[in-house]
Amino acid sequence: MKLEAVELIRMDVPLKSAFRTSFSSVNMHQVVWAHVVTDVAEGWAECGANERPDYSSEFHNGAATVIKEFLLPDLFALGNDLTAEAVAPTLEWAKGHRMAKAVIETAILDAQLRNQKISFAKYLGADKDKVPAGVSVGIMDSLPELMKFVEGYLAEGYLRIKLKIEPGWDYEPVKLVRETFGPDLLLQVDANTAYTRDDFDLLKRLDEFNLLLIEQPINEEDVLGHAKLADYIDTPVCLDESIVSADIARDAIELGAAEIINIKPSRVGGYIESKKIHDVSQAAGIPVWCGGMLETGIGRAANLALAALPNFTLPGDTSASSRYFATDVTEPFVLVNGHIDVPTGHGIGVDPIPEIVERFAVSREWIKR
Ligand code: OSB
Ligand code: MG
Repeated sequence: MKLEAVELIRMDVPLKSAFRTSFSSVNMHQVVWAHVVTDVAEGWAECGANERPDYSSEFHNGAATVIKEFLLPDLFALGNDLTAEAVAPTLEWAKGHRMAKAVIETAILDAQLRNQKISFAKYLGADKDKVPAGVSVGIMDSLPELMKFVEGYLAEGYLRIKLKIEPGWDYEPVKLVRETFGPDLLLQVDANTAYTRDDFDLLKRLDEFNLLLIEQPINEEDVLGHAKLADYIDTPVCLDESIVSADIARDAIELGAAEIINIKPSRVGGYIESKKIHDVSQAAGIPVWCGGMLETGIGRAANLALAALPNFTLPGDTSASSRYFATDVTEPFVLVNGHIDVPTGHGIGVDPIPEIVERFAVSREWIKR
């Protein structure tokens, strides 16, 4: 394959309701897509970076700059030797910028697999044709509002609830949801690093609610702190932000800091690295599940393929399109009996709807070889 051109598309996709975490509140899914053109096929992918460096150090303009100035020139220079598998080794000299690398590698992989007439699921080694869906529930202004949302998601059929927490929004909402919906509800929490080593006693109070896991309670760089917390509380500690590579995953597991791992392909540099984390975790007996970054159908499709691998034994944040969007930018993914079908088409298996891309686009820029 040979890379001919890449289009970077910035979009503002309206959310049905605000999504609040311990680090931000958003009404709009502001996102960058890469659309690659090769000599054999075109491919699409969604970048996980937010507009601001609030979830990770990456952000839209930073990702666009590193893609244009450093990543694409090296991939253009590969000439006919371009493959999706060659992208990471070619770009390894560039430190970090995993979300920028991931969107480019994924779009190239999409083009490659469309050309080879293979689905992402088959390429990655999926063994399921549908995956159980969980839903991530943001921080609310009040407990009644939270209950209204959780009740609605359960009525739709979601099989697992994840509550976003932060200091001041933790014990009470978790207690109310557990008491209202009973002991059988699959329930977990995500702090997005909002706590510190001084909060271990507070977090231990959550033990009484029999949670599936607590996700990234403290600073992502404090992996040892998570190991200490995992020793101190009964709730399994799950890492999200901390796990940026298969090497870090291996170390976090050995330290006892990661009893469960959330795999987000964008955070770790793409689907090939995600598969490595899946394999490292599986070999160590550590369950994984697929996280999300509010993806449109373009990102959601590839995540569903990954979530169909054997060691994805917990429901992911792979919700239906309608969880976030009144209008998705692809055919919407729908919930059927709490599950979502894994796409079977070639590549990611879905296509952008051009009129909707155009409606939500804020800017589009072509970079040519
Ligand atoms: O920590 O998992 C997270 C959304 C944006 C940034 C970080 C996170 C999230 C979510 C929502 O929890 C996941 C999703 O439904 O896509
Ligand atoms: Mg998380």
